[in-house]
Amino acid sequence: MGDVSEVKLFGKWSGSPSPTKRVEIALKLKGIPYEFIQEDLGNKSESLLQYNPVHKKVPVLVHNGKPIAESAIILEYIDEHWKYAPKLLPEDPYERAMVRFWANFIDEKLRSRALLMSEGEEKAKLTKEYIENISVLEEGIKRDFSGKSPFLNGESPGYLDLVLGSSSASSHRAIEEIVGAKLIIPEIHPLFFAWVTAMKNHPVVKETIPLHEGLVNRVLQYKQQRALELPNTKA
Ligand SMILES: N[C@@H](CCC(=O)N[C@@H](CS)C(=O)NCC(=O)O)C(=O)O
Repeated sequence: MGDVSEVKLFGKWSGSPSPTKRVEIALKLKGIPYEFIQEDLGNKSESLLQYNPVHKKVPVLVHNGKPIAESAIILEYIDEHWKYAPKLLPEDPYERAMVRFWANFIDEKLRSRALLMSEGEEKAKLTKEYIENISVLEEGIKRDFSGKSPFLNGESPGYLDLVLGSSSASSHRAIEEIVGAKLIIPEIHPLFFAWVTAMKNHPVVKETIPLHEGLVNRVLQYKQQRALELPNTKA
């Protein structure tokens, strides 16, 4: 497009997958220069409150002074404004609908916070549900993205890859270590496993996604902190 753009990303720095990471990876994939503005979520800046008065959350993309909030909406905006390759969404309306359907499934079903905080029977129940949801996703990949490889968007990661990549599923090894159970089983989830491997080896993802050990420690610290804050919960 060749326009002179000022792009600012208000985000939370973290080594772990997060909505901010989706946007960072999309900007890097498209080669869009941007300024990263680190928010302290315990003490939100006036700018963040002004740019996202509804949810008061990050990420917020500010393009030439105009704010866009909600990571999935930001991804669509990036693809629509910077129309050049790599495209994040497919051209075909049905394929786009499938991408949005599975992105919604991932946002609703592959959340790991409750699983990570759980213990005992609750943990066993949530672990089982998590594995079942991964199996549903595996079938979905087989049915709706069969020609696409190594990413769900084809040769380069796209919208759905970024949504899945910034979900807990992409850091499954860290979660498995904390929960003490296998969640992604290569024999049962071969397509998902191949996808995780391709994502982990992608240079832009590698530079943006955290080290496994760092992630485990951060989650354990978070759990400990929560246990102190909520002494009556079984942590
Ligand atoms: N649906 C939002 C979720 C954004 C979100 O949860 N952001 C968190 C950081 S990862 C946040 O800003 N939390 C601050 C708060 O809840 O006050 C998106 O995808 O952009």
